[in-house]
Amino acid sequence: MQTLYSMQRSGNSYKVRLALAQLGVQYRLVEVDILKGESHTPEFLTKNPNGQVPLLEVAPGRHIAESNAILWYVAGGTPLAPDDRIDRAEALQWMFFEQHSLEPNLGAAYFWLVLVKGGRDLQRHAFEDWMEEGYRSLRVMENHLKHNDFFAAGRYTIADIALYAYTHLAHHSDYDLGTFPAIRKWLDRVAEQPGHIAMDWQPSALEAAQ
Ligand SMILES: N[C@@H](CCC(=O)N[C@@H](CS)C(=O)NCC(=O)O)C(=O)O
Repeated sequence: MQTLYSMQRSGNSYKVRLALAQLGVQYRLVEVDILKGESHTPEFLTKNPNGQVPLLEVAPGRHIAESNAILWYVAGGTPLAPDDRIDRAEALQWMFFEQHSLEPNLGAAYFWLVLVKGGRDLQRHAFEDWMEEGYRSLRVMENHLKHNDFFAAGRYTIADIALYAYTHLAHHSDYDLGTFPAIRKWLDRVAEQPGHIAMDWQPSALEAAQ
């Protein structure tokens, strides 16, 4: 059985838990508290030298890092991962956009404003940039969603899962989605997909390992 190293309140980890749940894949879950430095222990660094979650052990001693790479691994061969050449490139386009434009702003704001005590004061200098660039990314998504129900391949795919993780948390870190009606409708569409789970969902106690 695959082992997922994850932090419950990490949006990047949630992407993987969401895909695994929707695909009905059983896995062992190991909670890693990054705020306590648990992703930088010598043992963890042998698994992921970059010291981050999520991390998936796919075979004994073989680990895949980077949430979006893990999504391609777990969803490979299923309708969630487009196979057609153009559809696949479209999905990749949006997943790179997620990592370069959305996550560094909405993800950073969520981490420092929600997860780190006193983070707002510590990161006051960065906050304005996160807001400006975060809103710019949301406008790009809004414009796409005015004419499309999903991001790639004309259907729900791992590109939607990648973009959903931090967008659905935006309101917790001061972003106002009031002027983004197409994004709000898309968030509802994603939440209505079969097998959808919320971020606080955990696999059953029997499968989870602490
Ligand atoms: N690009 C990576 C980012 C992963 C990431 O930032 N993980 C955070 C939790 S959301 C982490 O483990 N931070 C600990 C650290 O960087 O020391 C991905 O998409 O998986």
